[in-house]
Amino acid sequence: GTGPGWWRSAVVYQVYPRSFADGNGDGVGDLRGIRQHLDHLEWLGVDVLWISPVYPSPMADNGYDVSDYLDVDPTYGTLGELDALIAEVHLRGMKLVLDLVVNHTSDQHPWFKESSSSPESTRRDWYWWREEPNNWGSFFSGPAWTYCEGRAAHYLHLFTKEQPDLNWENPEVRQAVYEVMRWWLDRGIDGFRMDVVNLISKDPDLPDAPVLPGQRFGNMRRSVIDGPRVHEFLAAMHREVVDRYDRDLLLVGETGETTVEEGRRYTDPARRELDMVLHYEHVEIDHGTIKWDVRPFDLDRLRDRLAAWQTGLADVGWNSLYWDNHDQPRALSRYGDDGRWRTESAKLLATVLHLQRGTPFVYQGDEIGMTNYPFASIDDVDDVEAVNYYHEAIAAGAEPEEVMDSLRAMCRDNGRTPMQWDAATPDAGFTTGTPWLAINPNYTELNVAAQIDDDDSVLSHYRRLIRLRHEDPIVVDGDFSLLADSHPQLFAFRRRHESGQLVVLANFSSEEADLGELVEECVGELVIGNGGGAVLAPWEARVYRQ
Ligand code: ISL
Repeated sequence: GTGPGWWRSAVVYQVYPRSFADGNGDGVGDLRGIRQHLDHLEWLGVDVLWISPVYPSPMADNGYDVSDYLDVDPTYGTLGELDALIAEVHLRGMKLVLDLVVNHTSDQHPWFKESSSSPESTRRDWYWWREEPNNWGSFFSGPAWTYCEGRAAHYLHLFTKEQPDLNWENPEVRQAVYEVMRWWLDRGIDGFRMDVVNLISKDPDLPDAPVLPGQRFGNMRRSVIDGPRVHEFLAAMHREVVDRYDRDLLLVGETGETTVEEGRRYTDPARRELDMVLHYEHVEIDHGTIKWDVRPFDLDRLRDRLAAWQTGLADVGWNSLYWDNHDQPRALSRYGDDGRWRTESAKLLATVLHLQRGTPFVYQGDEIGMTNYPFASIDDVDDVEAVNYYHEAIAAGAEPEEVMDSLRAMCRDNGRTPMQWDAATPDAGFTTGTPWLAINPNYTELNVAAQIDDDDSVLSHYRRLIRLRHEDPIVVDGDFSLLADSHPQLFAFRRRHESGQLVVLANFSSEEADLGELVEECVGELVIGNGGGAVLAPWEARVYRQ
């Protein structure tokens, strides 16, 4: 639908264009490939497409390093093709949001080229320049500062050195971002997913940060995450851009390591900042301080964090719901069982996600239950974050096989292997060329074609869940309460609404689970599930409407 808050009953589908579908045979996915697969998305029933960056980029970070905000990279196609895609998506009754990456630019962006050319440059304060850098480390290993001859100074980059951070303290930078947003909105898009938007406001003193045990650089999180002016900047952006359109747009902020308290501020409709945020709390339960310090899955922590966001944003704001994106290993391999119980656990994860209160985000491949990739060595890995970490760890004396164990569990390429469309060709229907990243060998049995006509498949299950959201107001508006808060196997909750309630009972384990007193909840219409009884089968999720 449209109108205020239309996104509350919507489902978003994230396309990572490099890996979705290749329309021209060069081994890299592109806009033509997306256009060729719109039938799939319409069949699935999704309402919104979010497309990861397709702007011109040197691809130091697969397009999250933008060198021109107002065009399309030739790898992905042309601006004309993007216009055509916007029109086609709208014709099918769907909406399209683009990824806006404005915490940083590429070091090849004209703004940075000019800023770095000389200390007298008219854009000299568009980035963070210091003669003496502080001790911060980058999110992607190594220092957060790089020296530049032209300026005789260092510039700040929270990610790779090819991604210099824009200085949002400078009002000219903020105006330039507004202009980029208007330019795209005037082309007809329906909103933005705003990359690392809770990093745009830094503590302007740039103080040295504490160095954690075993680390070389200071951990700058306290000075950059949810910084001092972030809410002010977002409210101003809303006023200057979003409020000037007479259609209702969608603004989703990526807000890593933010808290429920901050999430309420970002999404409070009265504050007019963002509509929802993509927080990280439920995807950080299986590692220590750094993501490569892998820990076993812990249902208690998962349930605790999911429930905290459900109740925390119940009276104000709105949740986004996701398991996967292009930065995460596949949830099915982390929190489910991607071997014997692959189909069952993929369906369970879908059920518990889609039936919480909030807007679900389906990441390409989730809908067929794609899994992590069996990386044999670092040569199989492409992602800059993982490659940098690998070399840093080896240099510090770590054993290659141990580092590879961490990468196999956590590296972002797990979520970036090409989409598995069919088994008719050696490249899973993704490309007729050589894929830029290897295709998961399980594509022969795990692919869209094998599932689309099967009513019991993961794919059909996703379609049913999406339809349920569109048809049943309990799914959209019902309130959330946890039913079992300490059961070792169960994630169970109730959604209550004036029109009735849904009870969700999910067994997060490969053993049977005794429902105990919860068996009393097994009444009413069985909306999802195969049968009743006081015991849930391994990875069974049952839903009753009462
Ligand atoms: O998950 C992460 C924390 O270790 C990082 O992998 C992730 O990159 C970070 O959270 C922010 O992600 C976003 O901004 C990055 C880009 O590499 C990611 O792809 C993007 O989603 C820098 O633009």
